[in-house]
Amino acid sequence: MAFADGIADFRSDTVTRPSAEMIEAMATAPVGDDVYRDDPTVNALEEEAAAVTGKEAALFVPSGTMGNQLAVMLHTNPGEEILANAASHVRSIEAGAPQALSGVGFRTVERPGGRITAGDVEAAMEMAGFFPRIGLMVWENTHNLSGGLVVPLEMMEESSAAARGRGLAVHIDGARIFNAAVASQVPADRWASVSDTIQFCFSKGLGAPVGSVVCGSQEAVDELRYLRKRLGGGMRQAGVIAAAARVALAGRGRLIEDHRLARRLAGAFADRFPESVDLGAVETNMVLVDFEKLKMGWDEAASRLRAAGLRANPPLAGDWRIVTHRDVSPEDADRLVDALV
Ligand code: TLP
Repeated sequence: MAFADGIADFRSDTVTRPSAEMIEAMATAPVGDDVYRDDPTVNALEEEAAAVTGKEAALFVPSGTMGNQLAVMLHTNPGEEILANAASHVRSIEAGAPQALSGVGFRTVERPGGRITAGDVEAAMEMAGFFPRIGLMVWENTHNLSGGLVVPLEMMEESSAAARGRGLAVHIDGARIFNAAVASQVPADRWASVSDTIQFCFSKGLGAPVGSVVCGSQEAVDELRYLRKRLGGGMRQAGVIAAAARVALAGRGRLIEDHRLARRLAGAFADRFPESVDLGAVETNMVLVDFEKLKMGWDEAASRLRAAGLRANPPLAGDWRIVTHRDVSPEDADRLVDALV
């Protein structure tokens, strides 16, 4: 369903507004000062997040970026590198935070779909001596820039084992790990088992207004809590937002609807604009449209979308990302395709 103003927003799954159930939970949440660990709603959320990822403990943080960056700080020393896919969010879309805040660089793997093979790990580790040390490997699942693809579990198991065997820590940027879980029917704790720490977002497809969590061992989370304070991420009566996050987490099964809608939308694009979409690559809640196949410039498309009460981000290097979520409907999806024909 479009927002109350009639606008249907396909820019991201971050645009959802809190549901009535979330607003009710926020209004009635018991709260305390979370820096003193006194907020019962935050404590309950952290326990739930730890349980669902199979980790000992969890830490509520304001954003996915902060969750990832705390993990980078925890697992690396200045001058080291992070082994990651070249098209990873932590490298490319976090405003240079690893370099600026942790003094680390990247050893990148150029492979589609966020993949890193065990061979890639071995090859990276062969460069010892005066090459920068690699302290951490980071996965991203689902993988954003490839259009929400799921990184295969066997690959994550094998490559993570190779990395850990070489003394690297492993972190998962699981901003959308529940999309991966729903699409693959592999539960989040199984994915998380390959890692030392995992970050996931309540504010993406789960639909909460704010918040992410980093999960790991008790020892890791104690240190993350200290580092969160250093970054100014210690929040006080954060139960107000944690309450909405608890509702979001409990409702994660609904992500399957977003995936269905993405497939429907992809089918409509493929029908109306031949070869504009690779249907086999629509695994979760994103559709990558080959914008060239629409045979119009972005200015033209943007003005048609505006006139039809629709929002979408411009294409990036020819790929036009459309994202489905709780606040867009099948009718909105049809409206989007119709507006461009
Ligand atoms: N992704 C946003 C934009 O930054 C691109 C989006 O609209 O998809 N990891 C992944 C895989 C992400 O996709 C994002 C946000 C983050 C981390 C950062 O989360 P926030 O925005 O909460 O800092």
